[in-house]
Amino acid sequence: MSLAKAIATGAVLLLGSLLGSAFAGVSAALATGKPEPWQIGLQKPSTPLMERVTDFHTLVLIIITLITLLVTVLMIWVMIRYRAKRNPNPSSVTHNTLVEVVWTVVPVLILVIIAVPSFRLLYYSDKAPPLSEAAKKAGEKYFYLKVTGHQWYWSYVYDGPQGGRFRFESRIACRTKADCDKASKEVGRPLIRLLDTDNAVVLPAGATVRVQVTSADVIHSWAMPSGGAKVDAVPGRLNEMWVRFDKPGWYYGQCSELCGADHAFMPISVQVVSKADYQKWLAAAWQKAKKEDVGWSIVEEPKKTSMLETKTTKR
Ligand SMILES: [Cu+2]
Repeated sequence: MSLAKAIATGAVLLLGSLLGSAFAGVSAALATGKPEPWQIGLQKPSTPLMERVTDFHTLVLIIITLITLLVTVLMIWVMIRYRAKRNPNPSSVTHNTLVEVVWTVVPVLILVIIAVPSFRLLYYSDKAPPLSEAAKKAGEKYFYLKVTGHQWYWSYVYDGPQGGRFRFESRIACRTKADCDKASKEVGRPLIRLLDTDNAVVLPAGATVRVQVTSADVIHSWAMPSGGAKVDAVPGRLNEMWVRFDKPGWYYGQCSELCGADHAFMPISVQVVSKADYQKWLAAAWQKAKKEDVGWSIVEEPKKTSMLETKTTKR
């Protein structure tokens, strides 16, 4: 990479972060995780996981910038100091043990410096942090969201309000600008083309959500840039990751594994609401599933506790 390119990259990154913060100010009312026009950097983190991913990205960016600068300076120095005109008789040096040891050991050290936080982050994303004793005593449980990829939409399975489970399908809300304008009027909020869905994933703010992902046909990927989520949906396998959105708002993602003709048209929209609003939505959603509205169904009826049973079995 040339020096000019390195400087240009630096300037673009700086401009990107400035623009990013300017746009963040515009949509401060409700937290949103979505791409912005002319965005260059990562989306603003909306989960603790994405905060760490962003920090790691910054660390690696600093390291690669330093390496790029060092290599550029070395090359310029070599080109000027050892040019043919100035050295009519070329040097016959072929080995230098010290230099060779240094250029092997230093890159190894750099890789180790990158590997330690990288692996830590990998394990952090893999398993939801354990609930604290206080949270357990307060009766808090993990929130499970089961996600299934289909050609070409997502379906979600939730625990019902009184046990049992229900399922709904989530399909793209609108594909063209004209459709989106029309649909926005019907829904009463501006829908984002290619990102909004007819049935959003609704999650309570602050809940630790274990997202379990699988597929019904080909490989898809449930990905949400602002949440740091990207997990493959593989038929016959159950992959897991976790998210925790603390602020109510809208968060968007897309299928990120090329899965066929409509791969670009199976977005993910997540609406994070307060715990009270979530309970209201859950009750309404259960009724919708009960009525078997288009795309909604009950997967498992709530278990009835018989007089003989002393303990209800948990799923
Ligand atoms: Cu897909």
